[in-house]
Amino acid sequence: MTTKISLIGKPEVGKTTIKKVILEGEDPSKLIIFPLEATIGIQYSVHDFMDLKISLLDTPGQSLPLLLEDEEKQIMTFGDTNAIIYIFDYPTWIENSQDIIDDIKKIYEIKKKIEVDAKIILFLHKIDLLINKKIGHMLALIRRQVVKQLNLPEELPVYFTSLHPNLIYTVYNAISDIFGNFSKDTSNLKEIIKKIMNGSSKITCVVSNQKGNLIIQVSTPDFDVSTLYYLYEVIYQFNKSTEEIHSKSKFINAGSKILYMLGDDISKFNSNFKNIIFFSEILDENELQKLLSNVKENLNQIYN
Ligand SMILES: Nc1nc2c(ncn2[C@@H]2O[C@H](COP(=O)(O)OP(=O)(O)OP(=O)(O)O)[C@@H](O)[C@H]2O)c(=O)[nH]1
Ligand SMILES: [Mg+2]
Repeated sequence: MTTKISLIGKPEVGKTTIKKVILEGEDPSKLIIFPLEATIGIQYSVHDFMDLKISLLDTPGQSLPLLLEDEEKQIMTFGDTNAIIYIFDYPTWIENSQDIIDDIKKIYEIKKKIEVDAKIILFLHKIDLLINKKIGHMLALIRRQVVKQLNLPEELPVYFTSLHPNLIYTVYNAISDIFGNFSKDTSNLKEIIKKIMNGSSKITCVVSNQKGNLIIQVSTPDFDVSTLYYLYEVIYQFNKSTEEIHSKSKFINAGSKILYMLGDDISKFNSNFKNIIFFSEILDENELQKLLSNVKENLNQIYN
């Protein structure tokens, strides 16, 4: 079965660059120095991701106003999609947030009108342009503004993304979180981790695949998400290095906090998985070891 995803948004917000980096393996630093041409006409492409086939529609920003008015175009772009990702960037949000809110509201109405059962997901992209030390808190504030200004009957998920090398995991995380909703392997593992972490406190768990992409992230409700932006870099370095992660534990610096980290390789259970890493604010190694062996036992029951 194919999962259909549409990328939409105003011109130059970064839709095509995200597609090229995440799904076609292009080098993000190159694409920032030598930007792509504006997209003309809707671009279709098909990609493999875990156990999924993803059919992706990259739409031109220039024709967004037309798309938001023309029903025939809407059916072509949104008909039978599983997820509509609306990308907007930080500079435009600061300049004219109302304009972005209007776009999103229109998309929400279109989805209702043409009766497509797609999720609408928001990316606030280029967060590397936020020159603020308290980036986690700033983003939480923007998320509240978006939700409040939209004032919709349901809360749309907002991801904060950037292709800057230190933040690139934000995009991997967002994309794989979205795709993961449609993947059996990912949802199985996510359920196991959620069940096992239930009752723990101040812990987050991430899993990457063989390509180094983040495929799952589960946090306890009390985990300080403003540390995630620092953790993504740690995870990135780990997945990139040839060093074995096997049962390695250490302290790491996550902005204002020191966290405890424990990782392991779980590819022997399913080749779609690679590293699992737990981070704890409470610095309790025994608890993390227990969670890890629990996850492995569960995987053993399913896959061996
Ligand atoms: N600072 C920064 N720039 C980015 C980032 N991602 C993309 N860009 C830049 O944003 C510009 C536009 O990128 P595109 O991917 O072509 O934008 P698009 O949304 O596909 O534009 P259209 O095809 O016209 O709709 C390029 O100059 C990219 O280098 C990011 O995370 N941070
Ligand atoms: Mg484009």
